[in-house]
Amino acid sequence: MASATAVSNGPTSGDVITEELDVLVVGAGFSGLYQLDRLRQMGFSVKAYEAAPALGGVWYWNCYPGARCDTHGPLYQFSREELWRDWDFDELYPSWDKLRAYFHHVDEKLGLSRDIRFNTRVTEARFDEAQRRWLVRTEDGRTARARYLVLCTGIGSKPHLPDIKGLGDFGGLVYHTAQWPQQGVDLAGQRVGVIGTGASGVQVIQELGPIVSHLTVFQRTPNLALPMRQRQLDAAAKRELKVGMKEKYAKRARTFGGYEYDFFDYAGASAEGLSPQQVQAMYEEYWAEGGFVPWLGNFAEIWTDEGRNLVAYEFWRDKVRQRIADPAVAEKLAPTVPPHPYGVKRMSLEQAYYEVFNQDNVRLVDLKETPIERVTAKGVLTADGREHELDALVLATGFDMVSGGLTAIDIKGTAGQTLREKWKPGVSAYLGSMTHGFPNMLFVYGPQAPSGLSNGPSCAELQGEEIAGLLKYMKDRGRTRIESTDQADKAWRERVDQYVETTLFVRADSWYMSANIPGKVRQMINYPAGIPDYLERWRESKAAGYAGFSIS
Ligand code: N01
Repeated sequence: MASATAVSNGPTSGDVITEELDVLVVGAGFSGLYQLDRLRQMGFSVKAYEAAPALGGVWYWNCYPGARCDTHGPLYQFSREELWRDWDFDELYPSWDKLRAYFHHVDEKLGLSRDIRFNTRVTEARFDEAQRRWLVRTEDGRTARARYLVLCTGIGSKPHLPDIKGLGDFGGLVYHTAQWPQQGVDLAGQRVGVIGTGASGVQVIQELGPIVSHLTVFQRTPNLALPMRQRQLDAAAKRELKVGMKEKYAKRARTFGGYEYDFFDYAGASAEGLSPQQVQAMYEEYWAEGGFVPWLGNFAEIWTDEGRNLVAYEFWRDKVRQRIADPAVAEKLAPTVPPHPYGVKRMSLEQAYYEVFNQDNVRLVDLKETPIERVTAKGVLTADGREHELDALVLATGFDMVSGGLTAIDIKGTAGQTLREKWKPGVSAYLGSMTHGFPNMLFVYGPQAPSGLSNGPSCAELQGEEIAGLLKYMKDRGRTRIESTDQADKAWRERVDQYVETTLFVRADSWYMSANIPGKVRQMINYPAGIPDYLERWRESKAAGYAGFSIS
């Protein structure tokens, strides 16, 4: 057991304790704010530490051109009626600045800011076994002490800067989408290159295509993007969207991804017994609906049945190809043979992505055919000897997803091992909320929880409620130490691994499978069996007096 070899980890002579708390929350996005609000209500002394100067998490950092939410606005909010009752977005899929305005609205209602330390990046945490408390150090040299550490660092808080030769030699400016200058960048009329065609890449490409003088898109894997069907919302549409809101929010706990619809609702759980014509007719319906419906409203078996998956892919491919003028470009963006099964990489939503490639000023470079040799002072040199001259280079290369925000902090538990070291051979986290050797440390919307396979606010609230409930349980019984058992962690990892082996997820090099970061162990990083199953596991644990945790 870790405690047998415990290291002291107490304060050093250099530590001046600036704050004593019951709970220190890291992060002020959806998960962190939910924790802050609920734990305050439960009578804990709690503060949230946030690296940014404002609320919003990813919506503070991701302000690149075109950044907007892939979940329809009505369900991309907290479910408390006093928060949604008098809030409306003007578009179905809100942009980053409107999401910031939403967080401002939440703050005005709940007064969260008074308990948030902004511009405060947590760099280090040590569990002091003697005190049963965490010592938490920040970049600016302060130390706080808290009984519990609740990490709400989000799934996309550690940008991935690819190791491309010569990147530092580039004479123009380089921007990662998640480190975009807050004051904006005027790229109109410039020659711009974008590396990466994930959700961020799609958005920035469709936005920049019409305004730059030349756009070069460096694509490694085509994105199977779905139509967003964005629309402006007038007063009547806003009223209409609010009808049945309470039921929609309640339903999130009963659907795979925490939306108000599920596989079953649109398609019936199975395509069994349907004729090919009936399947096509359904697919037409989903396509017209847009958003994630052709994905999370599809037949559940598209994730397990190769034949059915191919039908879904071919439908998508044929729809998309109609929009691309040049057949050679169409073959690269929507290939005849699927680059990977449909829907097993995170799907993205697009508005005019495919049309952008019909513009004369846009060139698609297939990195599978002509990989990048190096970045030069003038641009990007590819293996065919061509130097793509650029004024600016955008890295839409993603993140060390889900676990990266946690392992970026130097966290040491009871065995003297850091979290980064512990998870080097792969993540194991009981209920996606705790890991053995790190007592009194919990995480929300992190590894092996529904997280990246769910609607963020839904996971923040549903998992968040379990975490808050657990801390309340501890408080009510005068308990001061909780730790998941090694056995429970391992069993949880096995459950995730075994489940995913039955699916086609394993067939793509996705961030779901942690395959986007060189050196990261390949494993499903989210809980893949859906929210209802996940909540059932919590219920089981609670019914047995929080089985899987050792509490003292
Ligand atoms: O990152 P990604 P993202 N050389 O990892 C390519 C959420 N999100 O920022 O596919 C060349 O998906 C990489 O290629 P490949 C959402 O959950 C949400 O776009 O690995 N290319 C890929 O094309 C999303 O899924 C929203 O072959 C390289 C791209 O870079 C998640 O965040 C908006 C490369 C990275 O795509 C991440 O999205 C934005 C290299 N060395 C993000 N390294 C909304 O809700 C990587 N790539 C709208």
